[in-house]
Amino acid sequence: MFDARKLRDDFPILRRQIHGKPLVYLDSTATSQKPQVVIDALTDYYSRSNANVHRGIHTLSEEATALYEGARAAVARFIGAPNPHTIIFTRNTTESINAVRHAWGNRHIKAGDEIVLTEMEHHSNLVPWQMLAKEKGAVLRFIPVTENGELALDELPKLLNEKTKLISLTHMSNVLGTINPVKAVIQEAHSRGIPVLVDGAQSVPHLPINVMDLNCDFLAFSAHKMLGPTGIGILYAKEALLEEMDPFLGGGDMIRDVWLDHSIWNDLPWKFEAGTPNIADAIAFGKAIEYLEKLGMPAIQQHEQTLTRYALSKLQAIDGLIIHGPKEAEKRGGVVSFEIPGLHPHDLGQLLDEQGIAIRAGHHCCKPLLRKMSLIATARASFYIYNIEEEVDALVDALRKAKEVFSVVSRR
Ligand code: C6P
Repeated sequence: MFDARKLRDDFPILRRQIHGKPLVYLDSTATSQKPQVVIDALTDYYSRSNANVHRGIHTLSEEATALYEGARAAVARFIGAPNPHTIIFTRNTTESINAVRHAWGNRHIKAGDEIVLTEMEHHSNLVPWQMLAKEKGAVLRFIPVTENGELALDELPKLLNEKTKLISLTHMSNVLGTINPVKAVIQEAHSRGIPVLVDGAQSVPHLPINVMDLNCDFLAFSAHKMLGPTGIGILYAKEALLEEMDPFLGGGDMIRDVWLDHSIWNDLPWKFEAGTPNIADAIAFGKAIEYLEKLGMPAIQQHEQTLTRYALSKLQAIDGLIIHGPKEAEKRGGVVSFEIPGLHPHDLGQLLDEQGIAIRAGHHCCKPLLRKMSLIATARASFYIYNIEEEVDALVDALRKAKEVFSVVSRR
């Protein structure tokens, strides 16, 4: 049974006080907190099994290899990947997308080709494609975002033509919370033979995802947003794509054989994992996945939707407060961006911090989207498995207080 109140005990950081107040952590979209099992997995690994992987025949190396590859199998199971060797360990979502840019993009993108993105992309799913387009003389096109913070999908067919070589889009906006209909986009793209990369940084931690059902060609996400450690990310890709792609980093472990003048690549997935990998964090990520699996992703989604609905209704009741993104809770994940006109989001963030409440204030690495919305920054509260209604109440009280403080200051 999913019980947010009970599982909070598994997260030692939630016992912290900030400025003498209990921590209210509403910034899981930036990075999630970690349960004790994940923290323990790191110390256990370094205390008991630390050795390099795929190299030694001694017991510790074999143990480390089994744990590392076990984590890969857990990731594959979690996203319904057909085979663990379609899972590549990277550093984060950003590196996964950059890997596709280099390893796939170098071979497939030529002058005049087109890549379709959306206006709501995180810089991680925009800048790499800008770099590739500049290098190759390719063109970027964008699915527009509507007033309601959704993708204008009726524009998609008009953006696609025989020059379109890739669509790359976020599954969930880290600013607006919008859950995009990626399955419909993938179907439309595939009917024209166009592969699709899904940026799952915000969806894989929060929604049940099955790559076979979604039928995406690439999926990128980060462990640190789903209870795992920083420094470990995932690139999933269809096997045929991975097989034909060249490695983007050369070095140890990614080769089968080496001569002075050439090399032969290793099998999947190691062909894409040059050098000593991030063994400890991958293993701890495996524990995070087991933790999420025990709770069940449908229950997690349900909890976050209930909390988001509650937050939207409470925030809407604050005089003057503007909420960005879809009006309908069912179109959103647990991310709520808002502003109080006249009160800069950074000031708001600081005033909330004084109350022990952690939110994010800024452009959220989505400058083009904010520019389109005529904003420089927003305040953003985001929810995860351990957040409860009382924390939304604390946010709402603190926002009312911040409004009061600000009106006092501005009257002086
Ligand atoms: N968004 C946020 O506070 P990395 O940093 O590589 O783990 O994830 C990048 C990334 C890519 N796509 C989306 C949709 C994201 O939300 C993020 C990370 C964080 O919104 C940090 S800027």
